[in-house]
Amino acid sequence: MYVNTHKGRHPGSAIFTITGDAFADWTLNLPEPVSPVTREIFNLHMLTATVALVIMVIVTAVIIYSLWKFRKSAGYEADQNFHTGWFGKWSWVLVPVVVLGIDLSIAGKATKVFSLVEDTTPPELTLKVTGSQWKWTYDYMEDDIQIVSNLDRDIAESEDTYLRDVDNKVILPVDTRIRFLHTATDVLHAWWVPALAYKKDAIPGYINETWAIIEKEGIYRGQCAEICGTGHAFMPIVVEAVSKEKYAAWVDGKKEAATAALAEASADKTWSMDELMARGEQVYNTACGACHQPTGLGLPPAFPALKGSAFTTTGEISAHLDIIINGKPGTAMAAWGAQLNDLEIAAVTTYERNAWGNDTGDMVQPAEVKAARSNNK
Ligand code: HEC
Ligand SMILES: [Cu+2]
Repeated sequence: MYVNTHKGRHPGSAIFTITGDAFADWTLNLPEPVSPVTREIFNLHMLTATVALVIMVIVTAVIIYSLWKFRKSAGYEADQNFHTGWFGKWSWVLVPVVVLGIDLSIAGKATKVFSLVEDTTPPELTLKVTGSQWKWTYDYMEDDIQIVSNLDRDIAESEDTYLRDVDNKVILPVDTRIRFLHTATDVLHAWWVPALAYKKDAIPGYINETWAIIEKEGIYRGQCAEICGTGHAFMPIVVEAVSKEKYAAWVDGKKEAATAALAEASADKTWSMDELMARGEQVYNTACGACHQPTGLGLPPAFPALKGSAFTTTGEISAHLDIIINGKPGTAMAAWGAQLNDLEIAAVTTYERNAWGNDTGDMVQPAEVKAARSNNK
């Protein structure tokens, strides 16, 4: 009975023949659920929609029939004594009883779904999802892996995934009980992937949890579902569900890469200007560009320009390092000390002092960042 028109096109509507391509991915219904809870929610939605549809058809039919059949021109007069007959007396009781009965049977189903939502069976994998203005940070708690996921700004407006793609996807295994822990660093966000999991707010200082068992490999997309500022529309979510074997291989690869990056960053190596600028640009575009903009012009007055700023041109390197490592409390400028390694901070500082015509010629080496960190303690 459930007609899932997912991926389907609505026939017979002029709009869709005109702009068919734009609507190729347009769905009439919720996305196809691939996890136990979302499937139950989908079924509940279909149940209520079906009940509502049946009631609407019956009521509309009775109204139209009555209007036609008992019209004045056919000789009918308004019934002044309706309330005195048996139906006039009892319908006021019967109709609410029928409606309440339908409501209660839906509520019974809904209660079961609610208890499934709060099911706290121990998971096999825990993913901490942290919302920040305007990106998602994913911590794989068991494997000590962290991924930072930003909007992919290179997707053209004409493409389907415009504003819906990220630089780093969340990789998750299928057929595994996954617990998502939700929190935020600044304001409310909500990590919402309709096919996988229902949404709960990500609240700074609190941890909420949801769970899923992804039953099908594939790409699942979502959005931040709690308005969180000017970048709210620019923090999409992309989950790639893979087989357990592929997932294990991915985890191993990530761990090796992390060890290598750490070794590289802490090596007592002196980096050249070109190397620092290339690295710095990468770090800047993923970590800083959302606010200070790839052009370095910022979005004043909220986010200051770094092009020509006193900080990045004539300012002391120590002050520049300090604001990057420790942030500026009370503003959106976060402390990057824990998120970026010495090499990354050295590179991004060098980049900011030389990009966009800042041209100070200053170079910052990882060793200086290390020293700056220990001065802070
Ligand atoms: C969420 C937005 C945001 C992000 C992301 C961000 N910043 Fe900032 N940044 C700010 C704000 C806001 C200020 C101004 C703070 C204040 O009021 O002094 C600032 C100030 C600065 C300043 C001082 C500039 C000046 O002239 O006052 C520097 C340098 C800086 N940020 C570097 C960085 C670097 C490097 C990164 C990336 C690692 C980064 N920022 C990421 C919001 C951000
Ligand atoms: Cu958000």
